[in-house]
Amino acid sequence: MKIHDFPFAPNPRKLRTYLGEKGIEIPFVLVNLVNGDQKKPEFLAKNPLGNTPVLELDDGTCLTESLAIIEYLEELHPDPPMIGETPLERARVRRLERIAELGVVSAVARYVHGTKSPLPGIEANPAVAKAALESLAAPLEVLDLETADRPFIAGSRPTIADCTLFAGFEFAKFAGLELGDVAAGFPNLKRWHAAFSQRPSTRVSFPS
Ligand SMILES: N[C@@H](CCC(=O)N[C@@H](CS)C(=O)NCC(=O)O)C(=O)O
Repeated sequence: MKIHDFPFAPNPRKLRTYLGEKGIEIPFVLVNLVNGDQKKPEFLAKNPLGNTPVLELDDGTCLTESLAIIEYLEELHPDPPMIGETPLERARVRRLERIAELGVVSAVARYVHGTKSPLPGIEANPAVAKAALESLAAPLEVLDLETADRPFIAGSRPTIADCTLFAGFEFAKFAGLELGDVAAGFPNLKRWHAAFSQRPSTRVSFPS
């Protein structure tokens, strides 16, 4: 297996954090998004949508969509469980992960690209950035309240909800945005982010 990715982009970052928490080692192949590698024919043959990450299996099969890749790896490596152990736990983890992805990471991406996109060919759009910033308060408030009495987003141990939200917090920094300081501030998420940032799973380095 190998993973084609760009380690500082949020969906690859989410997957890398997940791999780190699980202790799964898979080699990485750099797709330099800033240079436009994702639009080259050899990469489009692996993912016609031209985005990362892509998990390439040993027989050449390519899996795309970060959450689908994570769910596949979770089935191959169930321990430690990162999507809960019972149907109710799994529903709770998935609920929080979806709020993190659809409410936070998507809005952060619109904010970053609307402010000053690191990718070529995307024009800044202040109106999009402003709307994205305003939309962040509600999901962050839900996650902040959920995290008031626990060390991780979904409970007493890390789950995919932490991996996704962490990727959003880190990507926001590209545009100088600290998510814990949005709106009136989110003290529980600030505490969570400071603690989660210390975990070895969150360290990234460029692949060679
Ligand atoms: N829903 C996809 C989104 C993948 C995606 O948009 N990846 C971004 C990096 S976070 C990318 O590679 N963008 C390159 C481009 O759109 O040109 C997933 O979860 O994997």
